[in-house]
Amino acid sequence: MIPRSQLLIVGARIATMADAGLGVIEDAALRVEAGKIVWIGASSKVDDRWRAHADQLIEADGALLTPGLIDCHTHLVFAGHRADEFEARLLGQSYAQIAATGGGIKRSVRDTRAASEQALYEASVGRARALLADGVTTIEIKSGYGLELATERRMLRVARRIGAELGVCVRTSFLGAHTTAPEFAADSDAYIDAVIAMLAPLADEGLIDAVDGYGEHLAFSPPQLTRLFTAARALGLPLRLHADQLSDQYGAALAARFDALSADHLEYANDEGLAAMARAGTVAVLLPGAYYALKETQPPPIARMRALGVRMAVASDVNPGTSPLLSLRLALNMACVLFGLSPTEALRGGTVHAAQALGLAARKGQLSVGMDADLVLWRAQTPAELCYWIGGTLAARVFAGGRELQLAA
Ligand code: DI6
Ligand code: FE
Repeated sequence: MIPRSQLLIVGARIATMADAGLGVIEDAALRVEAGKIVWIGASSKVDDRWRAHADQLIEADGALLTPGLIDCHTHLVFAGHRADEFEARLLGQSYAQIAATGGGIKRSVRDTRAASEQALYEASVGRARALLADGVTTIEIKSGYGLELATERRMLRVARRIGAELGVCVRTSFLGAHTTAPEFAADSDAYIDAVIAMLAPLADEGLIDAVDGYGEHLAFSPPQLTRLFTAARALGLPLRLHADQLSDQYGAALAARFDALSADHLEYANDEGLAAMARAGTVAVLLPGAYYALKETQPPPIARMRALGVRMAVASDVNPGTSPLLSLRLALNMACVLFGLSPTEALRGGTVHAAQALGLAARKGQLSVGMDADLVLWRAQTPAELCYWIGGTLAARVFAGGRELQLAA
């Protein structure tokens, strides 16, 4: 019997991202059934009858085909923007000074609390579309601009709706522990209790794929995060952490101790923490957009991560304060130029390792039989080009679960 394909792509240079490198197969073909990859091999092996029985047939003419990119760290649901803070920073004010005078995260909290669910969706969906237009098919989206149950819930519902309406995979992280809610003034311990109390209701509504926290002198201490993580783990929720971005808070070690999926930022992470991450399999998520926008000068310890065998992912960190960056591909470029990753490392960081950071490695991030048919056909011939071009529209056609996405103009 001749199999019927949802999609058949022939004549592509396929970077499967399998094994340790790019897994390039020249002049290759890929066949999709019911949203999954069912066959990959040489174009010469494609039976003519397969072509006749394909709902969609694409002759790639040597173009590059990769897994859909995975943006494993974003805060893209929020209302308003903070361009005025960007201007103030250019005039010399620091992120911490702006935060201390009512700006920063708290500013976005005010704007987001005031927005209806529909307004929040409309403000946010265009940012998701921008990511997709540049080759992303899976997006992690955090809450954290509500800091009270109703708005945190609204953010997470909007994140789910973005995934449903755009037809892509969205994974949510509950970031109630982003900063202390204004109602709690300086009593951050009491606020952590309030965050812990939000876990069960939001998890019961199916709104939490992982629990995140912001470990920083501006935010929460290791003992406070330990309390949060203990409560989250008791509910069976996976963990991740904003760790050691602006100072060494022993975040890497804390994340590893709780077998967190990822520890993110890590500019100031220490060696013991990195070694613990390697042992625990906790992925290091690198966020060069925030490093760039804040004009930070200490890059994360990439050489130590390599030496210790810590897996590195790269993400956009889309957020209104420190990383108004709407292209994962640009984040990959920055990871190369600013942090010294090779294009191969950066691309693995936006595919395989990003999938691991989301607990999705069995389904996404590589092209092999049985994996989701999340695919990008690029206006490029080699994988390194995806990290090399700065800007532009390189993604020619994007597929999520075998279905072609209508890309934003
Ligand atoms: N992720 C965050 O959560 C904070 N920095 C970062 O990289 C700040 C977000 C904000 O200023 O709104
Ligand atoms: Fe972040």
